[in-house]
Amino acid sequence: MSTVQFVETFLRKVASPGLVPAPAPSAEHWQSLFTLYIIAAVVVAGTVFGLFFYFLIRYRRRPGTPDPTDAPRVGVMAERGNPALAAILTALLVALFFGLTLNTFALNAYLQNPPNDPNALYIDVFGFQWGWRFVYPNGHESIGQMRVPVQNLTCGPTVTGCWSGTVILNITSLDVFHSFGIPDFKIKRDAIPGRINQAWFVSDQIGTYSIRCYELCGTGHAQMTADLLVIGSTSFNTWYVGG
Ligand SMILES: [Cu+2]
Repeated sequence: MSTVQFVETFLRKVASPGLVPAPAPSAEHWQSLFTLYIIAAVVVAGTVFGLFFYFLIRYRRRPGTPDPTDAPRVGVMAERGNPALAAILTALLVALFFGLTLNTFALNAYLQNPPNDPNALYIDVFGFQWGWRFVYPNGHESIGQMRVPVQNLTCGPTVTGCWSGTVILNITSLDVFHSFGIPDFKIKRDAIPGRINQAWFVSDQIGTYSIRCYELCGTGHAQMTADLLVIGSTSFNTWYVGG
C-alpha cells in the first residue's frame, strides 16, 4: 500500500469520509496528495512549535543560576549537540522531501497528460464573454451544458464503437483570457485565445457538476457558469446520435 493509498483509506474510515468525495479517480488522487501535504505540514509545524515552547520553558533564565558550561559565547565556535542525530534527521527530511517531490511529479504527469484511449470522447471547449460553448466531434454544439458518458469499464481499448467514459477537453477562448474549472474534478485550465490547453477526466459517478470561469474576465464573469451532466453511456449515445 502506497502512502497516498494509506492516507486515502485513513481519511475515508477514520478522519472525515467527506474529505475524499471525488466523482473521478483522478480527482481522488489529487485530493490524496493534497491531504498528504496538509498532514505533513501539520506534523512539521506541530513538532517545531511544540519543541519551541518546550525549550522556551525548560531552559528559561532563572535568577541566581549560572550559565551552563556549553552556553554559546561570542567569538568561540560551539562544540555541542549530537552530530549523528543531526545527520539522521537531515537524511529523514531529505527522504521526506524527495518522496513528496517524486509523488507530486508523477501525479502531475498523470493529471496533465490525457490517456491514450481510442474510445475517448473529445470535446472542444470555447470560453467567451460570458459563457461556455461545447462542440462535439459530430458537430453537436451546446452552450452552458456539457454532457459526457459515465465510465464504462467494459469498453476497453480492444472494443470499438463504445464510449469508455474518458473525456478529453481541448480548451480555448474566443475573446479574452478565461479559465475553465470543474471544482469537483480538480480541473482548472486557462482558456486563452489562439492556444489550446488540454484537460481530461473519467467520471465514475452519474450526476450534475458545476463548471465555472476562474479568471476575472469582465462584468459577466460571475455568471460564467455551465453544468456538467455525467449520464449513462446509453442515454449519452441516444442524445449524441439523435441530437
Ligand atoms: Cu471568463
